[in-house]
Amino acid sequence: MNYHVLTLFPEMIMQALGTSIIGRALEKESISLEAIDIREYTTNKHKKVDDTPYGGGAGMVMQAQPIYDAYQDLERKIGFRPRVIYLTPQGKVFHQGMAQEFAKEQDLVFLCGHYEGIDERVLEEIVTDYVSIGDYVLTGGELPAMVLIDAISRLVPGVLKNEESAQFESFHDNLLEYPQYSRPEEWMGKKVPSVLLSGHHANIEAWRREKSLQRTYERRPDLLESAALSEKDKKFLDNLRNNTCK
Ligand code: 6GU
Repeated sequence: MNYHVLTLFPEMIMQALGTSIIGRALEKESISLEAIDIREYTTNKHKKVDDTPYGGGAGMVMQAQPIYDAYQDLERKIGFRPRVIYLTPQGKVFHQGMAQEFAKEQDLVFLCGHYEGIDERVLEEIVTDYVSIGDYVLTGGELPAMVLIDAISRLVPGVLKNEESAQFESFHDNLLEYPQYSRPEEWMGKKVPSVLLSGHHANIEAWRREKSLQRTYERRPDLLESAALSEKDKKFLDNLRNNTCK
């Protein structure tokens, strides 16, 4: 996976993604990352990249020319038309299924906006996907781009170690993760659930499944609509519903 981030703040991207698991993946070359400074492509002699909006209104709009020229240079280097993701609160709200789709690509381009937005005409020319990370407003697209890069990268082969595997975890089948415990067996008077100390693997698996179902029901009931549930799961949830209503 090769990421290309078009931004006015390239150092922000490189700094934040250089550490931890993503930093390790970059070193191992399971992924690559370049941050392209849009400002380097402006033809304006004062290096200006924005101007006031036609029709009036607050703030500044990022101009089409530097963004388009940066993109053209990139497309020429990549050798085909890549997916170009524009980070905007007006986009489709990001979820795990989108991360899985994006992870199949060889190259992904992220376009990060600032100020009041980007001239619509360049968006029409180059953007393939409009993506938001939630219903709130941020100052720029850099943090959302990094959120996507993190979520996508952990699905790319070779990025996670076996024991960190993305195979069995939250959202795998639209259920929240079960609670986890480690040493000591008792802390502040609270004991680890005894089934987890029993060594009985079938019982442990059944307990964890029930905790996942219960937790999803309590915290994110909206997820249950698209969860893959067995007859046993459904019975358990029916019981939960009946007991909480009474
Ligand atoms: Cl993707 N960009 C910005 N600027 N703000 C956001 C967002 C994206 N998602 C939620 N708020």
